[in-house]
Amino acid sequence: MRNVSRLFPLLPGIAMLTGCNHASQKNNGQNVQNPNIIYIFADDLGIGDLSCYGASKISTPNIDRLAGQGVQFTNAYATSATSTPSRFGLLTGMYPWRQENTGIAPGNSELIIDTACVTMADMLKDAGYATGAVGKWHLGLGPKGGTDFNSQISPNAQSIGFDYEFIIPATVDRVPCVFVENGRVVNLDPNDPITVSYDHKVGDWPTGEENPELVKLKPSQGHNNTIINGIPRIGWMTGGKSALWQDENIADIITDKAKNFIASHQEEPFFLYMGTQDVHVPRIPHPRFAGKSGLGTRGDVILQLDWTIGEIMHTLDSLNIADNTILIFTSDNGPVIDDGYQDYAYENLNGHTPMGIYRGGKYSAYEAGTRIPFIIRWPAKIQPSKQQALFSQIDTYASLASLLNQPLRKGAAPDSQEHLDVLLGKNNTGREYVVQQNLNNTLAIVKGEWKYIEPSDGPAIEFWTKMELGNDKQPQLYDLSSDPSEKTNIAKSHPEIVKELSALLESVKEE
Ligand code: NG6
Ligand code: CA
Repeated sequence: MRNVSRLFPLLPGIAMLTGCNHASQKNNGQNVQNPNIIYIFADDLGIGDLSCYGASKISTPNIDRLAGQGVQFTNAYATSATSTPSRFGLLTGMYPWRQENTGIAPGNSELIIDTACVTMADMLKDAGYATGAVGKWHLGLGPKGGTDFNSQISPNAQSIGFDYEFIIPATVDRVPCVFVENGRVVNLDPNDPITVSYDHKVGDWPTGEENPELVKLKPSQGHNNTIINGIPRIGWMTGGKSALWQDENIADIITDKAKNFIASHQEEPFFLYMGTQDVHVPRIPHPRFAGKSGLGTRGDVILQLDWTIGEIMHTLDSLNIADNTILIFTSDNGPVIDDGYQDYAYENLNGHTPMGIYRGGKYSAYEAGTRIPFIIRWPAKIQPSKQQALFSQIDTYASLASLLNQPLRKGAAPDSQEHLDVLLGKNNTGREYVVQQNLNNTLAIVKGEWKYIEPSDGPAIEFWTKMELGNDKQPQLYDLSSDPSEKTNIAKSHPEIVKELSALLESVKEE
């Protein structure tokens, strides 16, 4: 049975208000043999950013080791070219473009996943897992009308299947610059309450716009509101001084919380969902990584990210649980060079190519928007290999459910396909097609060698970053086998393929 929201894809003029599907079925019991599962979402990391994917100007030894011990995908995709919808797609198993309000969330957004939705965390809880969310969240918190950061925040990640949360509410460039642990702002002084707004200045803390002389990292686009730690952010805040994070320490703090979660659940199957703030802007490495990459701060935070993955791997080794732990490492969307601060990321590229050979990047319907690094390691059960099959992060949900023999609750994960053998590198006949979404909700579909981008009235170029979005009033068709960089639109000479793929895309929308 389809939920009503599935019958009307979000097309112009049709606004859907319902959350994702939900239903009821009870706990399936715990199975101590089940592997632990860690899913790590890096932020804005490109397929060309890692040495195991061919980067030669930077070295990522820990992630390379992970890739060498696991299955490394070359045709894996995020559902979307920005963070909020990608994370939504992974956790709900539903395409984010089916639901309203799944675009880039402000820091005071309500929780955008309906608490009635059966998330991947709920499914794993049903299968007997202890579940935790650590790091970047960006799915909103609290009820409609915005988050109140001064009392117990509800709903939160614990309302959608996570036993434990220690999270950055939105992104590191958005206020409030505080951590939330199990619904409470960490270290908040009740006598200094937090006020947040995304439409007007609140309080009297300086802003980048009024006091540019106070900033230590200047904006290049936007990022001109309240200054926290010398960095002007998106949005205004005041209060909560004792709770403010230090940007340099975020990687250490969330790595620590992740390690603690792993250690305290080492005796039971656990699911850790971890979002790193690296390599999103503002790129602020800890001093031990600053200047170490030779590629400026964007390179330095890639080293910091690699260190984080190494810490997780060492933790598993030291607890002797690496063998039966599935460790997935991937990115929420493609890379961007200048995403809003004057961090000299372009000037410091030195020939490094975050997008690899692909066109576009973060925000884009072109390949670099959603084709991401994706690595899975499970020493007990899978052989190291390279995986060229098509795979979408949205399939993680149904594939893990199948691995655990955990029946999907009725209506759960409606767009997630079971491709367990592909995920585990045992077979390479995966998805027939993958759907991609750009910033403007323009959809594209990859099938075989073909890539079709639907016509769109959206802008060709993203206003701030000048990224090519892949929007065009005309249909676009590329042959990825001979033209992986999407240089030549051959829609006009292949009308029958355009017709076939546009019909397929329409049928996915109507499912
Ligand atoms: C954009 C921000 C960008 C980044 C992005 C979200 C401006 C000019 N740009 O609106 O800096 O925060 O949102 O990134 O404000 S994401 O990876 O979390 O989707
Ligand atoms: Ca992102």
